[in-house]
Amino acid sequence: MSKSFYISTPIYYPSADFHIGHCYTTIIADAIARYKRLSGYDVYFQTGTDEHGQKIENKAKDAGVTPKEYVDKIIENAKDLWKSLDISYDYFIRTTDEDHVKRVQKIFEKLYKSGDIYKGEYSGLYCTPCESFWTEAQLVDGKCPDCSRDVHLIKEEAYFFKLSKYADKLLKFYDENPDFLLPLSRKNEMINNFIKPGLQDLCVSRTSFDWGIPVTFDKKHVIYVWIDALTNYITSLGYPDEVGDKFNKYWPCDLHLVGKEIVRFHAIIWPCILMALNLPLPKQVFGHGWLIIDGGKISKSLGNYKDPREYIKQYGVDAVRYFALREVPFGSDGNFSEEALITRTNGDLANVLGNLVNRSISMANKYFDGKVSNKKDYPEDKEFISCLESLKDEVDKKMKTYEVGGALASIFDVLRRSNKYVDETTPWILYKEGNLERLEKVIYNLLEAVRICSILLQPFMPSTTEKIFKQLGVSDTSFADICKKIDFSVNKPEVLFARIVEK
Ligand code: ME8
Repeated sequence: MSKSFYISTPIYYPSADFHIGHCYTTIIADAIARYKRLSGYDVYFQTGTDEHGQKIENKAKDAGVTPKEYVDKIIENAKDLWKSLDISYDYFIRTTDEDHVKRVQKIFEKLYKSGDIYKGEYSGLYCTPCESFWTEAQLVDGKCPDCSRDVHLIKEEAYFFKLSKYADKLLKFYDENPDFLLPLSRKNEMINNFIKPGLQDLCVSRTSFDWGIPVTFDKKHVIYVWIDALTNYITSLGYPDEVGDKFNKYWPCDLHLVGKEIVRFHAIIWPCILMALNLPLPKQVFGHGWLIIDGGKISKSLGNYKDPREYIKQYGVDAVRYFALREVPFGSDGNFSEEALITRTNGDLANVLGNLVNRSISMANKYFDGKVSNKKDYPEDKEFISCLESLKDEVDKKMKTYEVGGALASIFDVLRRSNKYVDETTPWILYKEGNLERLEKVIYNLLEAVRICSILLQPFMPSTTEKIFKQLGVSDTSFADICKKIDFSVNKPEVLFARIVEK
């Protein structure tokens, strides 16, 4: 039986204005999910939308429609964007799904019955855009520390979750599971800034608006949107009323991939809820950095917003995917600009990958009518061949720690090395000299380089590699036995990435 692998992205607030930063989490999650599938795992990749809360209720009010009408209309925007980015999710959850609603209610009841949720009165500060509660001390210049917007005072009867009860247990868990939260800087931030100063019980219901999941035993309360949202990771597996094969196979989740500003919810609140439910905790939470523009946030109001589909239309889906995966060191912030996207596309995709594929297939056609088979080995190829043969292990090693950029760098090193191999072996001179035996071996090695690199590139650039396999005439694109020798019968080359000329 194959091993399972559950990876999730956060569930997104429905929006008509998703920007390139929003695509970042999902592109990385997709590359990891595809890599794991090709490595033989039974993968469950989940994404979705987070549709309740005061923010959505306010937006719907402004648009003059009901919240449900509002979310139903714009939900397709997320699905369409993920489709245009070739996101291979296995399940898309909406928090307005009937099953989810019913299950969140049952979880809330369960926690109430066990005493982990109790009734009290909340009086404090709230940031509506972030749907976050804050204390006075946590504010920065009197504003929300996450988004720098105004917070407002709310005072209402509310239910609370006993977060404080789980602080020591959580610290112990961090201690015993050093890889639970990565990168390390985020773990230190959680421990020093939040857990050690003392966790306060969390307000988990609201009464001042309606757009949320009602508390079954006290209907004027709706469940705090983050409780509703976080539990999506288990309600989709059937918890608590249909715990069966799906739940047992995929829970605990292998990787929650989230942006750095929501690590707090995933690495503190979520584990404590799971402890209260007596469920195993996720194996890992990874808090990635942001794509920023000119050192700042991407937003419509700042005037630096462009619909990601425009970049896709202009430069191709894999240029956008490649940029997101390669440019930003995983875990840190990275600057996005159209110039940087063009530089990456021209430099790596057109000059290195596209050039190698094109010249290798063209030479196979020109010198051997497209048919090239493996002949005797030459000692001078040893170093080059060993680069090809060790690549899979190197990429595997990087992907084990989800270093997607590092994995791509390793593949592109070999592609660059392959272009250099052409310059070193000068096939056109071998042809002129009539040294056809050596020439065929050189072309064979180049086709092998293209084949091996493309197999490994599939998770990152699925549509480009599909085109390469067609040109290469290769049908077995599996990771297994990647270095096996095959005979080639290639087709006509086609340009994969045209050089972009900056206006
Ligand atoms: O936070 N660069 O949803 P969301 C990189 N509904 N990532 C970015 C980004 C940027 N510029 N801007 C946004 C929510 N993101 C909640 C999640 S999960 C139980 C509930 C990322 O739509 C952000 O970091 O505001 C987050 O991981 C994701 O987009 C969704 O953000």
